[in-house]
Amino acid sequence: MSWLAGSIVLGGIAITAYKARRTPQSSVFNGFISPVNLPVVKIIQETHDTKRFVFKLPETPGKSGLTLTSMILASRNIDGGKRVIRPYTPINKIDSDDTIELLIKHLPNGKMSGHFFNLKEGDTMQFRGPVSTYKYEQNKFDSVTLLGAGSGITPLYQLASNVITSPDNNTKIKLLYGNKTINDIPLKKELDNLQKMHPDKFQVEYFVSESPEKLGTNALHVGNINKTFLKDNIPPATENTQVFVCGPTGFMKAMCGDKKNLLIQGSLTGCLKELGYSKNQVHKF
Ligand SMILES: Cc1cc2nc3c(=O)[nH]c(=O)nc-3n(C[C@H](O)[C@H](O)[C@H](O)COP(=O)(O)OP(=O)(O)OC[C@H]3O[C@@H](n4cnc5c(N)ncnc54)[C@H](O)[C@@H]3O)c2cc1C
Ligand SMILES: *[C@@H]1O[C@H](CO)[C@@H](O)[C@H](O)[C@H]1NC(C)=O
Ligand SMILES: *[C@@H]1O[C@H](CO)[C@@H](O)[C@H](O)[C@H]1NC(C)=O
Ligand SMILES: CC(=O)N[C@H]1CO[C@H](CO)[C@@H](O)[C@@H]1O
Repeated sequence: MSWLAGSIVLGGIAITAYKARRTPQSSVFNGFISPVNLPVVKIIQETHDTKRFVFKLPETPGKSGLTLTSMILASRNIDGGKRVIRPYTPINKIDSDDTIELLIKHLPNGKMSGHFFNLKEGDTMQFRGPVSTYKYEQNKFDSVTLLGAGSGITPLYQLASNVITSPDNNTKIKLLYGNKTINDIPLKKELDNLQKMHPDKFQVEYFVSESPEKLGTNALHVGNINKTFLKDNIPPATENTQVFVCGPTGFMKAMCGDKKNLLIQGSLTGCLKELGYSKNQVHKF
């Protein structure tokens, strides 16, 4: 199931998540019931159809309450009083107590992304959460593989940048990231920089579907991520390893099978299954 479909069933799921575990009162985000209104303080064009939105957290009560793999829920009322709720993944340092940064892809007629793209600096947006679908334990794995496509980069980037930049975490992370053109890659500068600063711990390889005019300094492939490439380039299922996957429906199906919904993973199929990975070695965002 794609992000779009996941967000349709979100309402019921988010309420369940709230009831199961309230986040501490000291955090900015405090569950599903009570929303927080945050002002957008900066809007930056990232690629032709994505923008970054920086939201200011209140001076108190302090920490955002986000943990690794957390998403937050944007909500708004549309015409006729219907409420629209969609999950988004902060891409800033999760322990930030100052701002929350979202990377959002503009969808034509998108009820929520369209609204984001109408925001002006100073406008506020309503958020609830956080919701997390995976409990990441530091140093549990020797290696982690991230497979992403398009705007599916946000949870993978959140994981990689937070894990790699903390000094005592020894897990090696490799990201394979598919996109249309070399100019279309969100967060490319940050990913390249992360690799430059931590070459022993982080490696990124890009896959583009159109021939790039200019090759970057990173390994760059033309075509989709395929089974042969995975077999030869990522840690095998026999090792102490974990794979995280995020992208549009077609990509999920090819790699690992789609999620059933936001909280239910669904069965493992696709390349990863064929290469011998077990269901608990693969997490679908
Ligand atoms: C865990 C998680 C994390 C996410 N993180 C991010 C993130 O960091 N950044 C990000 O940009 N997105 C993220 N998403 C996706 C996000 O939640 C929204 O699904 C996305 O922004 C689209 O919402 P929307 O309201 O704008 O579009 P919608 O109004 O839901 O519509 C989406 C598109 O589909 C079309 N459409 C709508 N209904 C139908 C229909 N019935 N048939 C055919 N077409 C239809 C619309 O015209 C539009 O083009 C995440 C999703 C999940 C599940
Ligand atoms: C990395 O290790 C440090 C020190 O043990 C810890 O404080 C931090 O939370 C870890 N980060 C992650 C993402 O696990
Ligand atoms: C798989 O991808 C690699 C890297 O892009 C490419 O060299 C190879 O030809 C592809 N193999 C198949 C079978 O498509
Ligand atoms: C093929 C592919 O995944 N292309 C995506 C690259 O990223 C942009 C966001 O900048 C998406 O809009 C494309 O769909």
